[in-house]
Amino acid sequence: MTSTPYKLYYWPIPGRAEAARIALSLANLEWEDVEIDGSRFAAMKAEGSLPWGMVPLLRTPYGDLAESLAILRYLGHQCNLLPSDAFMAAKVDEFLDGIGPYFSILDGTFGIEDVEERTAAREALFLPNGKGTKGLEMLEKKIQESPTPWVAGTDNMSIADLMVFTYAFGLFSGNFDGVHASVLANYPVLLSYHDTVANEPRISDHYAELPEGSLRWTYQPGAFPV
Ligand SMILES: N[C@@H](CCC(=O)N[C@@H](CS)C(=O)NCC(=O)O)C(=O)O
Repeated sequence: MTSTPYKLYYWPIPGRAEAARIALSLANLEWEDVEIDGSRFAAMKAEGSLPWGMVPLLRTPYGDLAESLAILRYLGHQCNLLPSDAFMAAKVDEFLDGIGPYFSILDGTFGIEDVEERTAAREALFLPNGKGTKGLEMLEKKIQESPTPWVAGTDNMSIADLMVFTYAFGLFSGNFDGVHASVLANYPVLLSYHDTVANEPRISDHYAELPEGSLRWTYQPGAFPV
């Protein structure tokens, strides 16, 4: 029996794995998208398959790799989404590391079982001074400061764009109670950045055909009114 050389293990949502999924496809690697559920996760954890006890996990012919950003950096080399210039590659790293804390805003809300309480906790994130608001404002500032259309100031699209695009707009798919797409109307710079990335030919090709009800509608051109 042959096995696919690359396997990506994650929940059946975009989340922290979506940038890697795009990169695997753009790199033309032979890969399998292994969508796990709670019992599979528990089994992988119990058998010690998850180096840090979390997903995503990328299985490669050279060994297993955890941590979404390590996976993304590795794949970035393979799909040419990392600048060859060492300084600019470091600027991409700086961006990925720096923006990380702003992208953990829903942490702490998943355990709230009561749906109304969970919804209220998430809506509060996007009020003035909420963690979500601060993250989106920071992102707008970074996009505005960039001398190029790409978020980390690279000449071409980079893995930093894959991460920001998939994570930020993935939040607004409707998958998370209390996170409403209407919030984005307050962020014109972010919406214009969405337009740039969604219309980049490799990205628009990647999301050209989606199954009915896919959460990935947020990645298609025109997903949010500009
Ligand atoms: N720093 C890690 C964080 C990974 C992470 O938070 N994974 C979550 C899913 S998005 C997880 O596996 N949670 C299960 C748990 O903590 O038991 C990364 O970026 O890969």
